[in-house]
Amino acid sequence: MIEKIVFATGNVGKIKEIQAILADLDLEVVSMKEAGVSVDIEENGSTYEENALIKTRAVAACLEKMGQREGTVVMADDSGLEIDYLNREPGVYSARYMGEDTSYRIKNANLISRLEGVEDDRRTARFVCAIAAVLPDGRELTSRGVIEGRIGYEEKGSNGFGYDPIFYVPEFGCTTAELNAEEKNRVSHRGNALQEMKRQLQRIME
Ligand code: ITT
Repeated sequence: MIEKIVFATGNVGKIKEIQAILADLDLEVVSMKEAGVSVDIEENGSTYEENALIKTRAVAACLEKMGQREGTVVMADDSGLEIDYLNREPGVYSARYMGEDTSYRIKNANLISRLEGVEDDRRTARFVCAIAAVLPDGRELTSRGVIEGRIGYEEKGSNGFGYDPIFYVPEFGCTTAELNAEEKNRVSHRGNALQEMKRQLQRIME
């Protein structure tokens, strides 16, 4: 019996999006912090899926020790921005690019400057998101979502988080930081990956 989802993320921007997308599952969705878990996780996998699984397993092990594993799905997201012109950098290192504590003002300005003089059609990029889940019985699930776009010429918009102000989506004529939360969740890498994970969970809960 699944009663609760504990989401293994310390990123406040992500947790807001995740709670909105999973709201219709009729399960309690809490962050690891709200579940009382504090653990330093070394994300040393080479793919988004591996890193997402590393996070879920670490948090599941903590909940087990706390005697709170029953009825709980532990879920995690690993995501990143791939810029084709930069050989798909920063990719799985997106959070660590230029240092974890460096502001996104600086990271975004740096990426724009690395693309100086690069024309529109060579500024292609994508956000990728892998979601991993570990079920109460130990089974593991993964899903993946992608949104294609281009790196802009300046930061635009103040919604979302991270690299959103420089991620321009030609289809919408704006960056993902100019979309409201609902619009972003409908089309984003995280939105797509979570919808797919939701379908897998719903089949299991039937
Ligand atoms: P957790 O590991 O605690 O979940 P994190 O921020 O370290 O948080 P990741 O390791 O998955 O998460 O790094 C993903 C980074 O990719 C994130 O910090 C952003 O810089 C970027 N990113 C991912 N999704 C994004 C989005 O929807 N909008 C903007 N930037 C995004």
